[in-house]
Amino acid sequence: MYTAALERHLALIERALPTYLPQPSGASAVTAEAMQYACEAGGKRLRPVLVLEFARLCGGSPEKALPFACALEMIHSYSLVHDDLPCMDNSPLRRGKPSTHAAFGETTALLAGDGLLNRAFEVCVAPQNRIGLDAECVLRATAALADAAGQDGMIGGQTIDLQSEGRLIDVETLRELHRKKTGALLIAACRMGSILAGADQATVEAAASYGAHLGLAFQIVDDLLDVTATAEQLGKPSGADEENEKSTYVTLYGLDGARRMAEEETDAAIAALAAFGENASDLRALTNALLTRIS
Ligand code: GRG
Repeated sequence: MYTAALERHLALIERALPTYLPQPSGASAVTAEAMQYACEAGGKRLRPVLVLEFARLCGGSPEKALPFACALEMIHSYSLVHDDLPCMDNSPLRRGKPSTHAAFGETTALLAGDGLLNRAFEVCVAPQNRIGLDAECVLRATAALADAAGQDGMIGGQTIDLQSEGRLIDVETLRELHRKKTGALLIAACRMGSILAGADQATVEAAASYGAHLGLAFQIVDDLLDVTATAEQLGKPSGADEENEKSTYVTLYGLDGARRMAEEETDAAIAALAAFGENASDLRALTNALLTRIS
Protein backbone atom coordinates (compact mmCIF):
# COMPACT_ATOMS: atom_id res chain seq x y z
CA MET A 1 0.00 0.00 0.00
CA TYR A 2 2.85 2.39 0.81
CA THR A 3 5.62 3.57 -1.52
CA ALA A 4 9.21 3.24 -0.27
CA ALA A 5 9.18 6.82 1.03
CA LEU A 6 6.00 6.22 3.03
CA GLU A 7 7.38 2.88 4.28
CA ARG A 8 10.21 4.90 5.84
CA HIS A 9 7.62 6.96 7.75
CA LEU A 10 5.95 3.72 8.80
CA ALA A 11 9.24 2.35 10.15
CA LEU A 12 9.80 5.53 12.19
CA ILE A 13 6.30 5.22 13.65
CA GLU A 14 6.57 1.52 14.51
CA ARG A 15 9.84 2.18 16.33
CA ALA A 16 8.73 5.31 18.17
CA LEU A 17 5.16 4.51 19.19
CA PRO A 18 5.96 2.00 22.02
CA THR A 19 8.51 4.43 23.45
CA TYR A 20 5.86 7.13 23.95
CA LEU A 21 3.58 4.77 25.87
CA PRO A 22 3.86 4.22 29.63
CA GLN A 23 6.10 1.28 30.54
CA PRO A 24 4.29 -1.34 32.65
CA SER A 25 5.46 -1.15 36.26
CA GLY A 26 4.13 -1.44 39.78
CA ALA A 27 0.59 -2.18 40.84
CA SER A 28 -1.03 -0.51 37.80
CA ALA A 29 1.11 -2.35 35.23
CA VAL A 30 -1.84 -4.14 33.65
CA THR A 31 -3.33 -0.94 32.21
CA ALA A 32 0.01 -0.01 30.64
CA GLU A 33 0.22 -3.54 29.20
CA ALA A 34 -3.26 -3.16 27.71
CA MET A 35 -2.28 0.24 26.24
CA GLN A 36 0.79 -1.35 24.61
CA TYR A 37 -1.35 -4.23 23.33
CA ALA A 38 -3.91 -1.88 21.79
CA CYS A 39 -1.14 -0.02 19.93
CA GLU A 40 0.84 -3.04 18.74
CA ALA A 41 1.65 -3.52 15.06
CA GLY A 42 -1.14 -4.73 12.81
CA GLY A 43 -2.84 -1.49 11.94
CA LYS A 44 -2.11 0.41 8.76
CA ARG A 45 -0.85 3.48 10.70
CA LEU A 46 -2.49 5.61 8.03
CA ARG A 47 -3.09 8.64 10.23
CA PRO A 48 0.48 8.99 11.58
CA VAL A 49 1.90 8.34 8.09
CA LEU A 50 -0.21 11.27 6.85
CA VAL A 51 1.13 13.51 9.64
CA LEU A 52 4.74 12.77 8.67
CA GLU A 53 4.12 13.06 4.93
CA PHE A 54 2.36 16.43 5.20
CA ALA A 55 5.18 17.66 7.44
CA ARG A 56 7.65 16.65 4.71
CA LEU A 57 5.50 18.05 1.89
CA CYS A 58 5.31 21.40 3.66
CA GLY A 59 9.07 21.62 4.12
CA GLY A 60 9.19 20.48 7.74
CA SER A 61 10.85 17.58 9.52
CA PRO A 62 9.01 14.24 9.81
CA GLU A 63 11.19 13.41 12.84
CA LYS A 64 10.03 16.52 14.71
CA ALA A 65 6.40 15.68 13.88
CA LEU A 66 6.82 12.07 15.07
CA PRO A 67 5.57 12.49 18.68
CA PHE A 68 2.42 14.17 17.35
CA ALA A 69 1.91 11.43 14.78
CA CYS A 70 2.17 8.83 17.56
CA ALA A 71 -0.24 10.83 19.73
CA LEU A 72 -2.79 10.73 16.92
CA GLU A 73 -2.35 6.96 16.54
CA MET A 74 -2.93 6.58 20.31
CA ILE A 75 -6.27 8.37 19.96
CA HIS A 76 -7.19 6.21 16.98
CA SER A 77 -6.24 3.08 18.97
CA TYR A 78 -8.28 4.19 21.98
CA SER A 79 -11.31 4.70 19.73
CA LEU A 80 -10.97 1.14 18.44
CA VAL A 81 -10.61 -0.27 21.98
CA HIS A 82 -13.78 1.49 23.11
CA ASP A 83 -15.63 0.77 19.85
CA ASP A 84 -15.03 -2.96 20.35
CA LEU A 85 -16.44 -2.99 23.92
CA PRO A 86 -19.60 -5.00 24.61
CA CYS A 87 -21.56 -1.77 25.19
CA MET A 88 -20.66 -0.57 21.68
CA ASP A 89 -19.90 -2.92 18.76
CA ASN A 90 -19.15 -5.93 20.99
CA SER A 91 -16.38 -7.16 18.70
CA PRO A 92 -14.16 -10.02 19.90
CA LEU A 93 -11.50 -9.45 17.22
CA ARG A 94 -9.41 -6.51 16.04
CA ARG A 95 -6.48 -6.58 13.62
CA GLY A 96 -6.70 -10.38 13.59
CA LYS A 97 -6.21 -10.70 17.36
CA PRO A 98 -8.51 -10.75 20.39
CA SER A 99 -9.74 -7.20 20.93
CA THR A 100 -8.35 -5.48 24.02
CA HIS A 101 -11.32 -6.28 26.26
CA ALA A 102 -11.24 -9.92 25.11
CA ALA A 103 -7.57 -10.10 26.13
CA PHE A 104 -7.61 -7.99 29.31
CA GLY A 105 -11.24 -7.77 30.44
CA GLU A 106 -13.72 -4.97 30.03
CA THR A 107 -12.69 -2.72 32.90
CA THR A 108 -8.99 -2.77 32.00
CA ALA A 109 -9.85 -2.11 28.33
CA LEU A 110 -11.97 0.87 29.32
CA LEU A 111 -9.13 2.29 31.41
CA ALA A 112 -6.55 1.54 28.71
CA GLY A 113 -8.64 3.53 26.21
CA ASP A 114 -8.92 6.42 28.67
CA GLY A 115 -5.19 6.13 29.32
CA LEU A 116 -4.35 6.33 25.60
CA LEU A 117 -6.53 9.42 25.12
CA ASN A 118 -4.79 11.12 28.02
CA ARG A 119 -1.31 9.96 27.04
CA ALA A 120 -1.74 11.46 23.57
CA PHE A 121 -1.97 14.95 25.02
CA GLU A 122 0.82 14.32 27.54
CA VAL A 123 3.04 13.46 24.56
CA CYS A 124 2.01 16.58 22.60
CA VAL A 125 2.89 18.97 25.40
CA ALA A 126 5.97 17.27 26.91
CA PRO A 127 8.92 19.71 26.59
CA GLN A 128 11.27 17.06 25.15
CA ASN A 129 8.80 16.43 22.30
CA ARG A 130 8.63 20.08 21.27
CA ILE A 131 12.33 20.81 20.79
CA GLY A 132 12.92 22.80 17.59
CA LEU A 133 9.21 23.39 17.01
CA ASP A 134 7.48 26.75 17.12
CA ALA A 135 5.31 26.97 20.29
CA GLU A 136 2.34 28.45 18.41
CA CYS A 137 2.49 25.59 15.87
CA VAL A 138 2.57 23.02 18.69
CA LEU A 139 -0.47 24.66 20.27
CA ARG A 140 -2.39 24.74 16.96
CA ALA A 141 -1.52 21.13 16.11
CA THR A 142 -2.55 19.96 19.59
CA ALA A 143 -5.81 21.94 19.34
CA ALA A 144 -6.52 20.36 15.94
CA LEU A 145 -6.11 16.93 17.55
CA ALA A 146 -8.35 17.80 20.50
CA ASP A 147 -11.08 19.22 18.23
CA ALA A 148 -11.02 16.20 15.94
CA ALA A 149 -11.26 13.73 18.82
CA GLY A 150 -14.07 15.59 20.60
CA GLN A 151 -17.77 16.32 20.37
CA ASP A 152 -17.47 18.17 17.04
CA GLY A 153 -15.43 15.27 15.67
CA MET A 154 -15.07 11.58 16.46
CA ILE A 155 -17.19 11.53 19.65
CA GLY A 156 -20.01 13.36 17.86
CA GLY A 157 -19.77 10.95 14.92
CA GLN A 158 -19.84 7.91 17.16
CA THR A 159 -22.91 9.34 18.93
CA ILE A 160 -24.77 9.76 15.64
CA ASP A 161 -23.67 6.26 14.64
CA LEU A 162 -25.06 4.66 17.79
CA GLN A 163 -28.31 6.60 17.54
CA SER A 164 -28.71 5.53 13.91
CA GLU A 165 -28.63 1.79 14.58
CA GLY A 166 -31.79 0.04 13.47
CA ARG A 167 -33.01 3.16 11.63
CA LEU A 168 -32.83 4.31 8.06
CA ILE A 169 -30.95 7.63 8.00
CA ASP A 170 -30.78 10.16 5.17
CA VAL A 171 -27.63 10.82 3.21
CA GLU A 172 -26.93 14.17 4.93
CA THR A 173 -26.90 12.45 8.32
CA LEU A 174 -24.70 9.66 6.94
CA ARG A 175 -22.23 12.22 5.58
CA GLU A 176 -22.15 14.11 8.89
CA LEU A 177 -21.67 10.84 10.77
CA HIS A 178 -18.67 9.86 8.69
CA ARG A 179 -17.18 13.34 8.35
CA LYS A 180 -17.02 13.30 12.15
CA LYS A 181 -16.40 9.65 13.04
CA THR A 182 -13.84 8.70 10.39
CA GLY A 183 -13.03 11.96 8.62
CA ALA A 184 -12.13 14.12 11.61
CA LEU A 185 -8.97 12.21 12.60
CA LEU A 186 -7.83 11.89 8.98
CA ILE A 187 -8.35 15.62 8.44
CA ALA A 188 -6.50 16.29 11.73
CA ALA A 189 -3.56 14.19 10.52
CA CYS A 190 -3.19 16.35 7.38
CA ARG A 191 -3.66 19.57 9.34
CA MET A 192 -1.20 18.60 12.09
CA GLY A 193 1.61 17.70 9.71
CA SER A 194 1.26 20.91 7.73
CA ILE A 195 0.83 23.11 10.82
CA LEU A 196 3.93 21.64 12.50
CA ALA A 197 5.90 22.39 9.34
CA GLY A 198 4.83 26.04 9.61
CA ALA A 199 2.65 26.01 6.47
CA ASP A 200 0.47 29.04 5.69
CA GLN A 201 -3.29 28.91 6.23
CA ALA A 202 -4.16 28.25 2.55
CA THR A 203 -1.80 25.26 2.50
CA VAL A 204 -3.21 23.88 5.77
CA GLU A 205 -6.72 24.17 4.28
CA ALA A 206 -5.63 22.37 1.09
CA ALA A 207 -4.24 19.58 3.27
CA ALA A 208 -7.51 19.47 5.24
CA SER A 209 -9.54 19.32 2.03
CA TYR A 210 -7.47 16.34 0.90
CA GLY A 211 -8.12 14.69 4.29
CA ALA A 212 -11.87 15.29 4.04
CA HIS A 213 -12.18 13.64 0.62
CA LEU A 214 -9.82 10.84 1.62
CA GLY A 215 -11.90 10.28 4.76
CA LEU A 216 -15.09 9.86 2.77
CA ALA A 217 -13.46 7.56 0.22
CA PHE A 218 -11.92 5.56 3.08
CA GLN A 219 -15.28 5.16 4.83
CA ILE A 220 -17.15 4.18 1.66
CA VAL A 221 -14.50 1.52 1.00
CA ASP A 222 -14.89 0.43 4.65
CA ASP A 223 -18.64 -0.02 4.06
CA LEU A 224 -17.93 -1.97 0.86
CA LEU A 225 -15.40 -4.22 2.62
CA ASP A 226 -17.86 -4.99 5.39
CA VAL A 227 -20.03 -6.61 2.71
CA THR A 228 -17.44 -8.00 0.30
CA ALA A 229 -14.39 -9.01 2.39
CA THR A 230 -13.94 -12.06 4.60
CA ALA A 231 -13.36 -11.87 8.34
CA GLU A 232 -9.87 -13.25 7.70
CA GLN A 233 -9.04 -10.37 5.34
CA LEU A 234 -10.48 -7.77 7.72
CA GLY A 235 -8.99 -9.19 10.91
CA LYS A 236 -12.40 -8.65 12.54
CA PRO A 237 -15.90 -10.00 11.90
CA SER A 238 -17.37 -8.98 8.53
CA GLY A 239 -21.07 -8.23 8.04
CA ALA A 240 -21.12 -6.23 11.28
CA ASP A 241 -23.01 -3.33 9.68
CA GLU A 242 -25.88 -5.56 8.62
CA GLU A 243 -25.92 -7.29 12.01
CA ASN A 244 -26.08 -3.92 13.79
CA GLU A 245 -28.70 -2.70 11.28
CA LYS A 246 -26.59 0.26 10.20
CA SER A 247 -27.30 2.52 7.26
CA THR A 248 -24.18 2.60 5.10
CA TYR A 249 -23.17 3.84 1.66
CA VAL A 250 -23.92 0.31 0.45
CA THR A 251 -27.43 0.18 1.92
CA LEU A 252 -28.21 3.68 0.58
CA TYR A 253 -26.56 3.45 -2.86
CA GLY A 254 -25.97 -0.25 -3.56
CA LEU A 255 -22.58 -1.82 -4.26
CA ASP A 256 -22.09 -0.16 -7.67
CA GLY A 257 -23.29 3.25 -6.48
CA ALA A 258 -21.00 3.10 -3.43
CA ARG A 259 -18.03 2.05 -5.60
CA ARG A 260 -18.68 5.00 -7.91
CA MET A 261 -18.82 7.40 -4.96
CA ALA A 262 -15.56 6.03 -3.55
CA GLU A 263 -13.93 6.68 -6.94
CA GLU A 264 -15.32 10.23 -7.08
CA GLU A 265 -14.04 11.04 -3.59
CA THR A 266 -10.66 9.53 -4.46
CA ASP A 267 -10.48 11.77 -7.55
CA ALA A 268 -11.45 14.79 -5.44
CA ALA A 269 -8.75 13.94 -2.87
CA ILE A 270 -6.15 13.70 -5.63
CA ALA A 271 -7.35 17.02 -7.09
CA ALA A 272 -6.80 18.65 -3.66
CA LEU A 273 -3.17 17.51 -3.81
CA ALA A 274 -2.58 19.85 -6.77
CA ALA A 275 -1.59 22.48 -4.20
CA PHE A 276 1.45 20.32 -3.35
CA GLY A 277 2.66 19.77 -6.92
CA GLU A 278 4.90 16.95 -8.09
CA ASN A 279 6.16 16.40 -4.56
CA ALA A 280 2.86 14.70 -3.66
CA SER A 281 3.34 11.67 -5.92
CA ASP A 282 3.64 9.26 -2.94
CA LEU A 283 0.35 10.55 -1.55
CA ARG A 284 -1.32 10.23 -4.95
CA ALA A 285 -0.21 6.61 -5.11
CA LEU A 286 -1.44 5.99 -1.55
CA THR A 287 -4.83 7.57 -2.30
CA ASN A 288 -5.33 5.28 -5.28
CA ALA A 289 -4.11 2.24 -3.32
CA LEU A 290 -6.62 2.90 -0.53
CA LEU A 291 -9.45 2.64 -3.06
CA THR A 292 -8.52 -0.96 -3.81
CA ARG A 293 -7.41 -1.98 -0.30
CA ILE A 294 -8.69 -5.30 0.99
CA SER A 295 -8.43 -4.71 4.76
C1 GRG B 1 -15.64 4.78 20.75
C2 GRG B 1 -15.03 7.23 20.97
C3 GRG B 1 -15.26 6.07 20.12
C4 GRG B 1 -15.14 6.22 18.82
C5 GRG B 1 -15.22 5.11 17.86
C6 GRG B 1 -13.27 5.23 14.95
C7 GRG B 1 -14.48 4.72 15.60
C8 GRG B 1 -15.20 5.64 16.49
C9 GRG B 1 -14.89 3.45 15.47
C10 GRG B 1 -14.18 2.45 14.66
C11 GRG B 1 -15.16 1.63 13.89
C12 GRG B 1 -15.06 1.81 12.43
C13 GRG B 1 -15.11 0.57 11.63
C14 GRG B 1 -14.94 3.00 11.88
C15 GRG B 1 -14.87 3.21 10.42
C16 GRG B 1 -13.53 3.41 9.77
C17 GRG B 1 -12.40 3.20 10.63
C18 GRG B 1 -12.05 4.30 11.51
C19 GRG B 1 -11.77 2.03 10.56
C20 GRG B 1 -10.60 1.66 11.32
O1 GRG B 1 -9.48 2.38 10.88
P1 GRG B 1 -8.27 1.69 10.09
O2 GRG B 1 -8.80 0.89 8.95
O3 GRG B 1 -7.75 0.70 11.20
O4 GRG B 1 -7.28 2.75 9.79
P2 GRG B 1 -6.27 0.13 11.43
O5 GRG B 1 -6.51 -1.16 12.15
O6 GRG B 1 -5.60 -0.06 10.10
O7 GRG B 1 -5.58 1.13 12.30
